[in-house]
Amino acid sequence: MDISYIKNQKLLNWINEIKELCNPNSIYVCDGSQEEYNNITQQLVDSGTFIKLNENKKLNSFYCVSSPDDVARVEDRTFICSKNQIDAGPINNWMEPTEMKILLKGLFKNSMIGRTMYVIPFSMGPIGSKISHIGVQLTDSPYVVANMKIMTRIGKNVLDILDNDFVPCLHSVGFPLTNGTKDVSWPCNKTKYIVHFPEEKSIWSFGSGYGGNALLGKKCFALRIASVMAKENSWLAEHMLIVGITSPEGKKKYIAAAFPSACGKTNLAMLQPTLPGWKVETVGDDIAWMKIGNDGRLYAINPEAGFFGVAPGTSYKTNYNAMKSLEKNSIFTNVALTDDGNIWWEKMTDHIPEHLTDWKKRSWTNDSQEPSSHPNSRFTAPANQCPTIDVNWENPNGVPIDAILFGGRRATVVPLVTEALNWQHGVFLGSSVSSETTAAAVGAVGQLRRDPFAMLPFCGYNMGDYFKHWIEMGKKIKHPPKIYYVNWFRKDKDGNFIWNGYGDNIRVLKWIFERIDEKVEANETPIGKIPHLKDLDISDLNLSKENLEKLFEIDKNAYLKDVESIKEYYKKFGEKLPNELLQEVDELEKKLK
Ligand code: OXD
Ligand code: MN
Repeated sequence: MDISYIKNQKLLNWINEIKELCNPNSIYVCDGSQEEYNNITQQLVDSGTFIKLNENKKLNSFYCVSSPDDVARVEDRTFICSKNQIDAGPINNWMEPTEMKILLKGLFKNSMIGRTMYVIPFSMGPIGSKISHIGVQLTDSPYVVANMKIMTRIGKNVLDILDNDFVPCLHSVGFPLTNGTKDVSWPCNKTKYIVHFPEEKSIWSFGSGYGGNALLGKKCFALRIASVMAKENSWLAEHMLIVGITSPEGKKKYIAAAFPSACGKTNLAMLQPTLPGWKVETVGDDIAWMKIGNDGRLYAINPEAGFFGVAPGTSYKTNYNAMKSLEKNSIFTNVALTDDGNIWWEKMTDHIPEHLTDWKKRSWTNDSQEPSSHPNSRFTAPANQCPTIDVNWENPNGVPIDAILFGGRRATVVPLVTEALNWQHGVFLGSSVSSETTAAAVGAVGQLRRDPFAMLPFCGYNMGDYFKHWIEMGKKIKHPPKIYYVNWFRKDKDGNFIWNGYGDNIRVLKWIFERIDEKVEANETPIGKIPHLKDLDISDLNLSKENLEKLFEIDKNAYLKDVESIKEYYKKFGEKLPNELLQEVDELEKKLK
């Protein structure tokens, strides 16, 4: 659409300001139509960024590879620029906002020469829902436009309801086509800045075209900026999946669960239960916005409209519903291309194709030294294509949450499931989430790091204040959800996973379900409540008694070491650490001793 379609003066002023700064060739306002999507994807095919996949294999789908140095979120280049450093806290990178603006304006100056600047009005959440919020992204990347079309609700419908309450999100790949510079298939810049201004509620992202660095509705808005909005207005913006669980008796409950990146949120969100009669339905796989309803319960929406899932390891066996979701109308980035125009990645099929083109555009066979797909390669797929999508996934009122789960990847120490004694104890469990690192962010893989609430890279303000906000929310929610801590990843001496995970996680969900209904008692231990072994349904599971016990083993000495590490970790937050959490850790230590 033409810019004349926009009537909102605040938006027009901002677009003009950025046009002056970035100097694009032209401006295009996205209407969100299918025709527009077809044009943009065709343009990406013509320019060599996209390869259209074989229509008989993946209908209306595209293949893309990034520059090898632009493959994941860059946490060390991500900044929270609050006026005072204390408000960004000890975990976030910080720079004084005026100084940062000067630096950014230098980078963005003329950064769009020779390119089109796209205006993407987008709604995070169903358009018009009281839980939803609106953003407008300006970007010089048509790849970003195509992905935003799948991941959010974009276009004319959003403009039609736009008032002055929107989050301006500016993005440039930082590769101007100055003086006839030839374009490349994945333009980006060595210099990268992903910057958030929490007081102003705006986002400036420079230099990367990949995932959370560039699709600004996702981590930048829906988590970092939204977490600030949530604190100011008594709600929660969280790195959580949302699912509906229906028991064989037809009772339904919704739960939300926070795990660090690449720890199986998408798998749990689309779980295929191995217990007969149980049903799991998908509301969201990555982000939950939760507000308190008139009845005093917590209501959640998925602010996104698509899945941006980690590809390797996803298969019809491990996640049938994800595979069904990506069978058409999808975009694949940094996976491998088959000779017949389809895509492949490690562990997608038992049969390994004889020949592929890998994500670095090289010829690949099974003898090749490196995997064919990047470990953080992704599929972008529309949520409504998921066979288990929940009837209420677009309900503007959200879904009522009965339980919140936290978890991480821990080979040792942490039991399969623990129930918090109360909300405050649950906040303590959330604050102490720790996990082995994955490829979702640039950096070493497999190292243990604390990732409180799975929000470590995503909290837009001081994490100490965030803990406080959670404690305060517990007082405001009249009927708060129960809180649990799960760990699917415990290993035996030989390094094998003890718990099957995937579809068998329904067994843990069933216990939680029954706990909420007070149908089963729990075993109170120093760390929280765990199941009586008889209450965990392990029917038809090939799990020895020894291994079952191992899953719930509480090694007091190991836990005391964890207590030490939590205390050490808490020191980071200084004065900002809520007293309540210190009490909790002291209490735990006392019980363990
Ligand atoms: C994601 C992540 O992309 O958490 O969802 O890294
Ligand atoms: Mn995520």
